[in-house]
This record gives sequence, C-alpha cells and structure tokens, in this order.
Amino acid sequence: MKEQLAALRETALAELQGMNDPKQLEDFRVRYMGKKGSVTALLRGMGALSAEERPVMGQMVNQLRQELEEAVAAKSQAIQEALQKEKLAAETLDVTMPGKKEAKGGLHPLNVVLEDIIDIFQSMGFDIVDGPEVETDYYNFQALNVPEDHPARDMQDTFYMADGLLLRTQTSAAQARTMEERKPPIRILCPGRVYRADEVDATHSPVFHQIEGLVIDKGITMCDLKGVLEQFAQEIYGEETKVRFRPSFFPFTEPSVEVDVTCSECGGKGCRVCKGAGWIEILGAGMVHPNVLRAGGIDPEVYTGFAFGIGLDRLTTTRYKISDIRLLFENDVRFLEQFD
Ligand code: 2U9
Repeated sequence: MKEQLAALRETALAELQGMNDPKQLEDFRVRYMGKKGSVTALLRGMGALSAEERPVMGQMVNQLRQELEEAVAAKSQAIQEALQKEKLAAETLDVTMPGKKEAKGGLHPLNVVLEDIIDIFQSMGFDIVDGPEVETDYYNFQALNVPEDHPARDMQDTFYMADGLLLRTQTSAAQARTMEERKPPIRILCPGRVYRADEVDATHSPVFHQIEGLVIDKGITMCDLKGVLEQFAQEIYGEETKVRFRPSFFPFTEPSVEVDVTCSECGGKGCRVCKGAGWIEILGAGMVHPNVLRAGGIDPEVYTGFAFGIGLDRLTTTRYKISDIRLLFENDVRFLEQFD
C-alpha cells in the first residue's frame, strides 16, 4: 500500500505541474480528494488493514491528502495570478499614444474670400443676386452694349452652345436681368462662376469667378464709385491701404477705370508680389453706359449708376500666395485642408 501511495503521489504531483486552467484544477481535486476520489478510496480501504498498520497508513494518507490540498491551493493561486496578469496586459493603456485626429471640413479658399467680400458689401446695403450660368447672347452681350459685330467680343472667347445659348462670360448678365425686374434704387452684388475659352496655365482657367456690383439711383456720380470702392479696398486690405484709379475701357461703362491698391506685402515700396510696382490691380469699374441703362428699361436722363467687377480667383491666389490658379479647381484635400 505504501508503494501505491507513493505512486499516487508521484502521478498526482506530475499532473498538477502542467495545469493552467481552473476547471482542470477543480476536476483534479474531485478525482483525487472528492467523495469518489482516489485518496478518499485509500482512506476507505483502510478497514482491511491490521490494527497496527491502520494508524501508520492513516497518517500517511492524511499527510498525502494535506499535501495535495496545499498543492492545489498553491496552483490555484498561481493560475489566478497568471490570468490576472494576462488580463491586465490585454487592457494596458498607452497614454503616450497620439490621439486620433478627426477629419475637419472647411470652406474652400474661394468661399473664405467671397464671404469676406459679401460681408463688406452687405454692410453697405447691397443685395446678393444670382443668375443662370447658361445665358442668352442678349443678356451676356447685347444688353451690356456689346452688339454682334463689336470687337469686345474677341476679347472674351466664348463657349457657344446649341440654340444660340452660351456659357456666361461675365456675371453682368445677371445684373442686366435684374435691371429689368427691379426699379431703382438698385444696389446689387452678383458673385458667380463665369466661363471663357482661355488656354489653361498658372494664371488662366476656362472657369473662374467674378463678383460684379451695380448701383443705380438718381444722382449717382463717380464720387460714389470712388467712395464705395475705397471703403471696400480698405476693409479687405487694411485701413492704411491707398487706392488709385486709372482710366480704362469697358463697353458697358463710360468712363471706365481700373483700380489699384498699394501692395499689402511691401506697403507700396515694391516687392516680388507686386513685381516691383508697389501697386496691385484688384478690380475694374465705371459709370454705367447710357445704352446699358436703356436696355434695362431705365431712363439715363433720370438715373445714373456705377458698376464694378472683381476677379475672385486672383484676389484669393494673392491673399494666400497660391502660385497656380489650377489648385483652386482640382479639389485636392491636401491643398484644401490648409484653409478654414
Ligand atoms: C451692368 C453694367 C456694367 C461690371 C464691370 C468690370 C468693370 C471689370 C473685370 C474684373 C475682373 C472682369 O473678372 S474680371 O476679369 N470686370 O473690370 N466689370 S465694370 O460692369 C457692369 C455690370 C453690370 C448692368
């Protein structure tokens, strides 16, 4: 029986050694120390021993039972500790990991500048007016004092479509429509996309953006034009900005001017941005031609007006020092995410 006891001890301890699961351990405990377990069976079988052998063997079996119970308890603790360690390792939080950045939407740079311009003119009482991009020859040219054989048509290579329609070359077309619909006083701003069949390069795109304005009332003079545009230039570029008006020509305005501001980069001294001139051209303007007023059903003997046109793309590229106008139309997010 002694040998049986020693063999049992040996196998039990060996079996215990490789265990790493609490369920296996419980199963082990039942198999050896449960009611029908091997150690319990040994204790039960002691009835067959002699009176001298019984206490000696009893003590040995009890000793084995205690040893195994202790080994099970130690193993149980070791397994629990290992499991806990594993759980903690899985839950480890590395507080030095960089956070996840949410992609943020933003305004297109053209819209950032457009919103600034709209704010300025709205605060001076201008309404924002929209018009169709597919226009008739009448509103795009004839109503703006550009008859069919007029050389000014050559200046604006036009995309013609079927049925005498065309893609508007200027937002003035929308203003010509508004003149027919409204009575003076008129104070409107027409921002929008326009099209010209230009060769594409770093400064030209077949689609670009204009913001044109129109003011018509009794007694409007060149002084109003100068005052409003000077106010605009100083709000956009800063109070210290100087403005100059140079004579120019547009078929829809007479007299016509081109408006320059002192370069905001060098303050007028001359630099790379203004190509040494100290001045940057920002818009064209003039007093509305009497023929244009007449075409809109407005009597030029009673009313006068001024109009202006701003090229939004150039204003945007100079503000943000964007070297190529095409970047404004490609919608590359790596470019766009630099603005908000
Ligand atoms: C009406 C009558 C006249 C709008 C005007 C300009 C001068 C002008 C250019 C600016 C940059 C075009 O995009 S650009 O190249 N525009 O210089 N625009 S006066 O004159 C009008 C408009 C509407 C009824």
